[in-house]
Amino acid sequence: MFDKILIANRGEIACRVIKTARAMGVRTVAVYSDADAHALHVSQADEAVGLGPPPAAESYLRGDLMIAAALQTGAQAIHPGYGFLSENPDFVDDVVAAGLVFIGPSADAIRAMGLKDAAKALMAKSGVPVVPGYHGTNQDAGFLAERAAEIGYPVMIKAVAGGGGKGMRVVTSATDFHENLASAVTEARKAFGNGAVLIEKYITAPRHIEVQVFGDGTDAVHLFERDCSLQRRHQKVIEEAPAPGMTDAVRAAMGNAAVKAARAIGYAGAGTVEFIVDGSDGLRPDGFWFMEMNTRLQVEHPVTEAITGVDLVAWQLRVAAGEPLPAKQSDLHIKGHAIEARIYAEDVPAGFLPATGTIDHLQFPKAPRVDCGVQAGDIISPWYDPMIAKLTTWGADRTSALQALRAALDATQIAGTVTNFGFLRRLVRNEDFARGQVDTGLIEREAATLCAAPDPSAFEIAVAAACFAQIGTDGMTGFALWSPLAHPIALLHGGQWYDVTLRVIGPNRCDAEIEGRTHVLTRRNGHWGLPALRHGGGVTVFGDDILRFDTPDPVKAASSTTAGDAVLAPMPGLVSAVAVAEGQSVKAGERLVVLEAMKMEHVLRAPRDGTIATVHVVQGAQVTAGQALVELEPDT
Ligand code: MV4
Repeated sequence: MFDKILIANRGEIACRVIKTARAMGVRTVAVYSDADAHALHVSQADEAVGLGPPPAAESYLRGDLMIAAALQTGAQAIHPGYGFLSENPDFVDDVVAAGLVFIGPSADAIRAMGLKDAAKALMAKSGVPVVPGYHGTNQDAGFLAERAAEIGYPVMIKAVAGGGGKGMRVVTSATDFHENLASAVTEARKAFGNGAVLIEKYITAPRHIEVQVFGDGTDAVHLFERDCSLQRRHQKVIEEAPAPGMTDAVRAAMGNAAVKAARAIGYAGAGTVEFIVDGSDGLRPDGFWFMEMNTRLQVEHPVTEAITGVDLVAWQLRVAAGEPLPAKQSDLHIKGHAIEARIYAEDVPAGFLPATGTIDHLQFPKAPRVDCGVQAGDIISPWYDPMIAKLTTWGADRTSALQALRAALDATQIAGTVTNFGFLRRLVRNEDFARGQVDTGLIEREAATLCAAPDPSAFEIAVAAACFAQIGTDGMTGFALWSPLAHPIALLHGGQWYDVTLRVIGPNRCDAEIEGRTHVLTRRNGHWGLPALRHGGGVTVFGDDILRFDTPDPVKAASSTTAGDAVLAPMPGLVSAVAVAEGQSVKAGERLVVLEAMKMEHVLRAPRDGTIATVHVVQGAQVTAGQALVELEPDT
């Protein structure tokens, strides 16, 4: 086994790898960009090496820096995590050339799966079912139209270099073929520098079922399937294992096909074979087709670990260190059911806009597995993926795993940045999902319900007001502080103002009047009926949804607010323009950032002459009141 490995990644996956490495007595080297100098993965690793500026192209994508850091610290191997350099075959070549071990497959195995047409041809040759279609080299438009007619409409045009839905078109009839082909080719050329396409039979309302495989370079086993059908715009939201409705016969057929795929490319390490599945009429042994292979450990690997008891990272380290496959196929069994939900810093009602902000408060319940790469006080920066954490629950069956996930989502508290909690809490209560009726179109079909902005109840508003008032603190009694005055409090949530009149009745009693109706609140266990937190110039209430109430002073709101050298957002809003760059010198009163809030544009200006030290936001970022937008170099 290795003495020391370098983890060429950040966030939760870096922390995940550290956890197993530590348990195995393997020391770890973290790497970090300037934005991550104080990140959790850095503090958890045995040592850490700085890479460079925040943009990934200057830090986490710098293979040369990773290799130099490994050599400098005496690490023998590099774990790539997912994303960044994990599926870059040229990086693998460089790692090997430097005398280091890449914890993952060979460069050739990655290349074999890199282009859709070649991968599909190889899979078909190896006896893995592929979607009926044309994946040859002839790209003549007339020829491709003939193939489409032969396959039968609807068909799908896919860029061979594609990914994430780019260069993909559904064509329903021959009349639309040439127009769609032209736009797919143009898009693919622009996105991938490769305009080649393939044509496939279109599977309507498919399911996405993938098989976890594990190879040692010669042999391979599978660790059963995951259903990842709950996606939105190719972004997975909830994954589970096993797949609802799976039968032993279909599982065996899919598992065999996945192992064939892994063996065909001499696969080493953890990989995933994705299948597109026609679930319109139950799962059938002839109703699944190879889509692509992901040559890395995936985000959703915890559900597989939960149902098999296997630590996939431990297996990765052992096989990379030269050990044979840790288990035979006959040793592997499914126990129970696991479901994972991905928590993102994103504003769902605003169209899933990535959000930024400081995590002021972070509290997870004890029961689920939590994979998290941040801690309270950390900033969700605009530089990287906005995933904050993954919650994985296990149960003896799907119903109990789902019930546990509902409870886990309800009991998690995050304050300081917008998250997708409301969306997730509704999704895990969706009836089709509860029945296991999942397909890739579910979220889109139910979007109106799932993505709606929360509508705070009068009770939640009352709790927000009572929490904000801090009754009885500062050594004063409630009576001394407020009574008998009626205290007006204006709360802003989701662009709407709520006016509350608060009357303190006793140290642990108050009345909150909202739209002429009085709500009696009692304080027990330190809260007014719901957990709530006063922070960052407002209040977060942990009710049916996590609700953020801001209390900006409407008079002062329009002017810029500063704290030391930082220019802060005076209210929550959307950054519609960033007018300055780091290193730029500015004059007092110069435009820094334009904030769109309360249906108005607010120009935030430089409070003094100076130089811009840091720009914390990018155009399109969602910010909370009090969040630092721009920082000036200290005044000398
Ligand atoms: C398809 C398809 C229907 N028919 N291929 C989307 C991502 C890309 N890797 C493959 N994708 C699809 N390929 C045929 N022949 C539908 C999709 C698809 C999809 C697949 C898996 C998960 C989510 C999806 C969402 C939309 C479309």
